[in-house]
Amino acid sequence: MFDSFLSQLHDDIRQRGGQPAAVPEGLELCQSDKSGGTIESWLWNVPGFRRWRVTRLDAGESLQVLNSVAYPEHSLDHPLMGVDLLWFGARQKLVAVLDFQPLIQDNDYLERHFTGLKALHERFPELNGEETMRSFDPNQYFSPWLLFCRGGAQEAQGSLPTAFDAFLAAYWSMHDQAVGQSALSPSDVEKLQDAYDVYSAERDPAHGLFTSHFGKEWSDRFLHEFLFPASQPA
Ligand code: BLA
Repeated sequence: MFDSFLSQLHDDIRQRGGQPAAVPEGLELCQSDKSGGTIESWLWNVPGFRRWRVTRLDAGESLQVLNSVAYPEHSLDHPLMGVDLLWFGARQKLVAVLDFQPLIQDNDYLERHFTGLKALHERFPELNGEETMRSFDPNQYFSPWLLFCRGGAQEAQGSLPTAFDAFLAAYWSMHDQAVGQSALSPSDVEKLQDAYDVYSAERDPAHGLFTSHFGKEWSDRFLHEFLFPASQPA
């Protein structure tokens, strides 16, 4: 379902000089004995970023996922790039979340980094359904202009491909414009990025899903070592 998005994301990353980095052993790929689902992950070193991770889950008709988070270098206070796309084929159900995930909710910060995303929020009203968050807090690490849709095939095949394209372009553009204008110190950025990992590992609604496909032991490792490494118990 999201293969063309995955190719586009990886093409962009390579064009930006991204180099593949090692995913911790055993977490790159896992195939479920139970469901036949496969989860595959990639890690990239991209100039301007300290970590860029990408994951695809292919469980056939039951579920397709593309998930990615980009963490800018600590010297840049930019929002993280967050993508979470899910397609439940049997129910023809789409959950799509695309956001520039803000480190803080301060007005000046939002003014500075969110012009591009605001424009997309207006351009794609069908993808900003004012959905209610059940596990996350919309005021922590989500922006007021996130594209968030619980929809169906119409949205998935209609606006989403164009919106995904425009979203990536807007994120790169924000990144390029904001280089060298950090209002937060590198140590504050580090603390806030680490707190994002801790917060996300606690709230991520995916853990149950991973456990059901790949077992608890693998899923715990994946969550703490790959998805949100700063959430690892010391
Ligand atoms: C929701 N994300 C979900 C759900 C699942 C996943 C199963 C619940 C579906 C629903 O609400 O109907 C799946 N999350 C995953 C998977 C991974 C993951 C498979 O991390 C990892 C491979 N989630 C993110 C990122 C964002 C994000 C980067 O991982 C930001 C753009 C957002 N996902 C997000 C939001 C919801 C969600 C806002 C709705 C949660 C809620 O209702 O509180």
